[in-house]
Amino acid sequence: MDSLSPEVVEPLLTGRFGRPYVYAEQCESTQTLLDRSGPEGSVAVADEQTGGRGRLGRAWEAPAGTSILCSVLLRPPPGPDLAQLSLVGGLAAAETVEEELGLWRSSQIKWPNDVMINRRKVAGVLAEAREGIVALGTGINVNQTRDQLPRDARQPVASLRTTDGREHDRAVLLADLLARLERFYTAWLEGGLDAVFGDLGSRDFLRGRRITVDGVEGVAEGIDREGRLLVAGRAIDSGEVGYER
Ligand code: BT5
Repeated sequence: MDSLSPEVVEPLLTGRFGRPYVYAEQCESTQTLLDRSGPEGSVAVADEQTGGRGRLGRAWEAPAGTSILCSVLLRPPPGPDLAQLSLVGGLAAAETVEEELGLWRSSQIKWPNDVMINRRKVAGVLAEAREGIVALGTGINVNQTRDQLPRDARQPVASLRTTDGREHDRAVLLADLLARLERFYTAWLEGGLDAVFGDLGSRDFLRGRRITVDGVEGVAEGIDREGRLLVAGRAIDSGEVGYER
């Protein structure tokens, strides 16, 4: 198994995200392992979570040593809707995944927090805010075999390995993810969602699909400049999307 220990990952870091770097072989969730009193860019990483979290009380499942499971501490200024940060995190994960696969522009963002490749979910992002401090969690399926991916998923899932048949170095991927997240987050801080809007629009998985969300049914029209999903003349802040495959 490749290692995500500090001795391996820290030399690969290129920016301020990832410092300090806290690693645990096993924890309940990196979202709670993260020290909320740390500086912006602090990171918690684990090889295994016993209570990995998705949104709305759901679980994130990954066998030990197969995935990237990380949480980053962000201290954004008050104001903008923090839900936008899950889109910012999604962009960083999307770029990381497709760069590694060598398939530029192949990954998409399924609003509000999924990263898709070949119509399969390969990563998920969870932004949890308390008192203005955000724990931005990212789970990327890296080296799971098909048998190791969750079966009860509500949509098809993939790992990098099931996509290209190769095993991938998680430490390199993690350092890349943190560098990209820092870049997207800084752009967002300076220019809001507008600053990353082009990237988002070109990766919008739902646009043009018939969906249901929040009791509304219709064809998704895209993501607006506040990060809301536009459907049937309404702008949806958050919710669970059902879509036609
Ligand atoms: C997410 O939630 O997609 C956000 C997942 C965030 C996970 C990271 S891991 C590091 C950090 N620490 C944590 O405790 N969490 C974050 P959601 O959209 O609610 O998706 C959850 C649903 O995806 C589950 O109900 C399953 O159906 C499915 N699922 C579970 N594990 C999966 C996996 N490894 N790959 C793809 N889908 C999965």
